[in-house]
This record gives sequence, structure tokens and C-alpha cells, in this order.
Amino acid sequence: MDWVSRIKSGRSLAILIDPEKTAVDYAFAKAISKKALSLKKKLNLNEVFFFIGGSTMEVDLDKWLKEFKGLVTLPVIIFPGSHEQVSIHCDALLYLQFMSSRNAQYLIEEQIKSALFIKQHKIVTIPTSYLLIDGGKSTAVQRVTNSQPYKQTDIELITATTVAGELLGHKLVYLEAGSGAVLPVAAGIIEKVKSSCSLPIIVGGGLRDVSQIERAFTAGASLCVVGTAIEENVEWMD
Ligand code: 1GP
Repeated sequence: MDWVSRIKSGRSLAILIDPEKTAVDYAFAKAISKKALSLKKKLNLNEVFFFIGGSTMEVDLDKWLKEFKGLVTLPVIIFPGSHEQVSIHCDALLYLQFMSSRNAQYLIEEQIKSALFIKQHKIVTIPTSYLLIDGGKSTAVQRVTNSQPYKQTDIELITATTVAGELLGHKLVYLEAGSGAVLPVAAGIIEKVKSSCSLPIIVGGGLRDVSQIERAFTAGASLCVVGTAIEENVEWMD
């Protein structure tokens, strides 16, 4: 089954790992794999993925990924913050277009910079519409990309943007409240996007407990992404 179909099956979770904040070694890989399996059971998930990336990257991502990939069995998908966060050591790469940004750098320039490398190395890409939605506080992605988030109340704008992504041929839509968001993307937004756009929906940013995750799934999310909650406490939900 291809990646989009796997994600579309629904009720999956991605653990977001930022290599800048996480040294990779055998003990970490073992602990995070164990965590993934326990979450799979606890939340009755279809699949668990690792998403790897960050708004900035001061470490050697290629080296990090090579090591990590050699130590885990679950799928490793790059969630890149820039064209520099591309590597052959992954199962797939979210080829993001930052649809809510009005900064040309993230709308098209970053994609151009990585295109030839991706093609040459036959890296599997998943074309993804990426929308930043106000999560109640200024987040790293907003600062680094110099992009204003959409307001949670701008439902028409959010919906139209996701449909534009669908018409452009994207395969997934990522509704992002930003890492450490105070307010995750509201269920009403997910529901509206679900009813207007046929792409599988990824939701991330500020998901910290079971009820928030369940709400996102019920509203129509296929995949929920959790970063900070696990980063701060590896015993999250144990
Ligand atoms: C993934 O950026 C999010 O979309 C991760 O957000 O760190 O708040 O879980 P958290």
C-alpha cells in the first residue's frame, strides 16, 4: 500500500522528533519504538510513523537519519523545515507547499532548491498542502518562515486553501497549529475541510491528551502528530 493510502486508512499517529533536540543512540531508538507500540495499543491506532524535522536544523540531519533509520523498524518520514532537510535515509518525504504563507520562499523557492536532488536520488515524495493556523501563540514556524498564520475563524479561507491544494494535485493536507500551540486546530475546522476537500488530513500542534486526539480523529483527521508532549515527557500516556 502506498503512503497516502496508508495515511488515508485513518487513526494513525506520527511522533515528531526534532534531531536538533534529540541525540540519537540505541537507547533512544529503543525507548521511542517502545513508546510508539504502547501508544498504538493504548489509542487503538492503525499505524504509528516517525516524522523527523524541525524549523531549523543545526545538526547533520543526514547522519542523524542514517543512524536512526538503522535502529528502528517503523516508517521514517521527513517533515522538512527547509530544502536542507532532505536525505536519502528516509522512507518518504513530505514535499510541503506552505499554502497559507505568502512568502515566495516557502511557496516555491524551497521546493525548487531540493527538486533535482530528490529526483536524482528517487526519494519518495508525498505532495502536501501545509497550512499554519493560529494556535494561540507565536510559534517557531511562524518566526522562521516569516509567515502569518490563518485565524481559526477564517474557515472559508482555510477550506478554499485546502481545495486549491487538492486542485494543484497535492495528496495530503496538513493543518498545523504550530509546535507547542496552546490551541490545537479546532474540530470545526477539521470537519469543514473534511467535507469540502477529499485529501486525507494531518493535524498537528498542541495535541497533548487523548481527548484532543480523539476529537481530531472524530472530526475527520486521518493522522495526528505529537511532538512536544512526548519530547517533554517520554512517559506521556504510560
Ligand atoms: C506538528 O508542529 C506539530 O505538526 C507538533 O506540535 O510539538 O505541539 O506536538 P507539538
